[in-house]
Amino acid sequence: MNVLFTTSAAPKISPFFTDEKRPPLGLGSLMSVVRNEGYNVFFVDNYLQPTNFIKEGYLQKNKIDYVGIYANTICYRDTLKMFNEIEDLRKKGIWNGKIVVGGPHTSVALDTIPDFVDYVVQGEGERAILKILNGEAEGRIIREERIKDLDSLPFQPWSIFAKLPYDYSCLWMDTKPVFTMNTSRGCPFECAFCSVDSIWGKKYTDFSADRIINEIEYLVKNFGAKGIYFREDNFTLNRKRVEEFCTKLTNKKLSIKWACETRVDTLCDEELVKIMSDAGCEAVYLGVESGSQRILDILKKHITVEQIERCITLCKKHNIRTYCSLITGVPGETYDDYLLTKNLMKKLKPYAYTFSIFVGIPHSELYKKVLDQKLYEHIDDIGLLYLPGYDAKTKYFYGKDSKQFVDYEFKQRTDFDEELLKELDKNKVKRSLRRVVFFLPSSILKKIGKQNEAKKLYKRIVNR
Ligand code: B12
Ligand code: SF4
Repeated sequence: MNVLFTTSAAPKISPFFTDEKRPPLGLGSLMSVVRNEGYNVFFVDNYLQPTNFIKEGYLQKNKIDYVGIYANTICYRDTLKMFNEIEDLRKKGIWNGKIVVGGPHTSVALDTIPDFVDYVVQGEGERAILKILNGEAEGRIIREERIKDLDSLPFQPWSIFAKLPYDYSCLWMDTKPVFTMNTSRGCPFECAFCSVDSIWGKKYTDFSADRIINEIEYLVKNFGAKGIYFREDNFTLNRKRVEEFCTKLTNKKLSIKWACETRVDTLCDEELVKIMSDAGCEAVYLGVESGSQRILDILKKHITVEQIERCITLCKKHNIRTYCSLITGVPGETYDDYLLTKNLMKKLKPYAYTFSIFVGIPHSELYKKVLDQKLYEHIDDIGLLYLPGYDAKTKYFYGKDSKQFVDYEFKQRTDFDEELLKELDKNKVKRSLRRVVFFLPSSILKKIGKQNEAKKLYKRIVNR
């Protein structure tokens, strides 16, 4: 039996960043499981490189029996287009296989999936896909019990992925090639802006330290891996596992560098940070979100500003680069809250930080609040919610017009937005003055005195 796994192309404009092209590890896990069961696996990654494969007859040419599609909300327009194209082939009697869909979107927006899709898998997919292919599935919507022993899962299909032009680097690591791994599932926290809970549930399961190291060793030997990026929600949640991983990785002498993503509260422990650094941890991507305790509490992040400070200070002390992910524009956030965040970053000087402007993705607690209390100004065709002042914030935080992210003319603004726009205007004036001083003819500069004098003059003007 021939089984095709595929992804959907990113939209032309989106409020979420869609340029980071990494192997889809959830689909990868399914591909390995299905291949081990003796089925022929095919793979087309439209997110990486958009194709017109359905219209070009891929399903017929390769005698595909099942098409398995990964669906996320941001790319769902293209998923819908694929569904319709495949259904069209069936209606015309050109192809008569089955359509299966899985991925985060099936958990957060089940009602958007057309009735003609044969199987809809919510949550973890390995058990479900085997049941479907083996003809043992009961019903159309399937949610299987979570796998307790993740170590039983095979390695990713690296021989397929390694041939494709994915991003094999990591911005905050110096080494290359860097392979992405995902070694845990689920999250016990309840951050109000996040939908991971509704996709995976609160139970946290993870690969053992040995299982992770075996796959790293395989990547080093077969693909020359020099670095690993654990791109998952909470790599360091299970302290015992991290400690064991670090000790065993060091003993193996694989000389691998690595980076991971996690929460700051798990890294307020100097002993752990030092162990990680000694074991080759080069960088951590942290969900810092805000420097205002009031906002952290509204977001139900369950961390404190002191923990953020301690975590970043410890990482810096042990030469681990910190990348802070910040969120802005959540309902109720003021300009003063933003200043607290900005000043915290100035004070702590992490390796890098970025602000993401809040846009509601279906199913988070905050999404429901914004929807129920009608706090949004615009809702788009895939249900994403945009708050008033989104356009002012894209100008300020991304330096771009909001039309590059959403096709809508924003009309409302908060006091926070007005302050941001004032700041932008002030910066514009400063920049023009800087240019004027820079281009003043030397005769005038001589008259003013030395260049330093000109700088003083400029400072006097802009600080007025
Ligand atoms: C690593 C990661 C990435 C990587 C890799 C993406 C990938 N497809 O694997 C990159 C950087 C490319 C990425 C990009 C984006 N991501 Co991302 N990403 C993640 C992260 C942190 C882990 C994903 C992962 O590896 N999970 C582990 C594997 C095992 O799970 P899985 O991929 O969901 O697959 C399992 C099941 O879903 C199911 N399944 C999946 N597909 C299919 C298909 C079939 C046929 C079946 C039967 C089952 C099935 O079975 C799999 C195995 O159990 C998640 C957060 C999370 N906890 O899931 C966010 C997450 C998936 N990303 C998200 C988003 C929004 C994006 C982007 C749209 C924008 C962005 N910049 O964030 C793009 C979209 C790209 C794309 N096409 O996937 C959201 C999706 C929300 C939603 N409602 O759709 C999540 C949930 C983060 C969040 N907090 O909101 N992402
Ligand atoms: S933001 Fe991170 S810690 Fe918070 S609920 Fe989502 S995955 Fe868990």
